[in-house]
Amino acid sequence: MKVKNKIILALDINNLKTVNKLLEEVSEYIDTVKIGYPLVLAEGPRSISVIKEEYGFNIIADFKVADIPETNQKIADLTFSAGADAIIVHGFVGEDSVQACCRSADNHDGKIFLLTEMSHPGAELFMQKVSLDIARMGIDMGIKNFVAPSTKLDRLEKIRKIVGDESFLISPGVGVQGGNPVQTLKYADSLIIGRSIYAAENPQKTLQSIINSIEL
Ligand code: BMQ
Repeated sequence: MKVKNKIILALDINNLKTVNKLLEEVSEYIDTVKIGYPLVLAEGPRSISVIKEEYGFNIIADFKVADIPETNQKIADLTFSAGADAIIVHGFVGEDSVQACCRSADNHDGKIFLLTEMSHPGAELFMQKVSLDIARMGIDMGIKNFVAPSTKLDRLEKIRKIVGDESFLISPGVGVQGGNPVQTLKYADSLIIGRSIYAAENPQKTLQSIINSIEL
């Protein structure tokens, strides 16, 4: 899975018709989408393969997997079998649970993204206390892909320092949650953006203007 573009579109939309209408407008500007619970619970896991076949995108399944190893492995196996190229996994559950997803990824030629710290204010209460350790654990495990928040640049910088320049770091929270695309790309390789694009009056123009702003 190679993400060429610096923008990963989050498809938190609960019907495929609306998703298709959006993708017809913006597909030429992106090569990777993130699909999570809203679309899969509304339209089923087949939405992953439907979108993949129609547009040829890389699909990151955002299931924030956080269970015991045996259940994690089943969730990851089903996610890769549904056509996802990568799955987002919570790190706070510990090495054995994350390892189960890594095994599944290896078996399916897929990837995992390790979620270190989240972008919403509530993450400061518990997650922030362990996120740097989660990043270190990921590196010790040989994980190469990470998720860290654009809304807290100091945290994003710290996490980048731990995971190093060799890792691929994607960052949500740009736009509606307050993160700035240009600042975020000082530390992250790609931005995850949802509502600023899909809820815009003109998603294509909005996406173009974000691309222009980061290419300046
Ligand atoms: P939006 O740009 O705020 O509309 O969407 C951000 C997307 O990233 C949503 O799909 C969130 O579920 C997801 N996300 C996040 O916002 N913060 C995180 O820390 C992790 C995450 O996955």
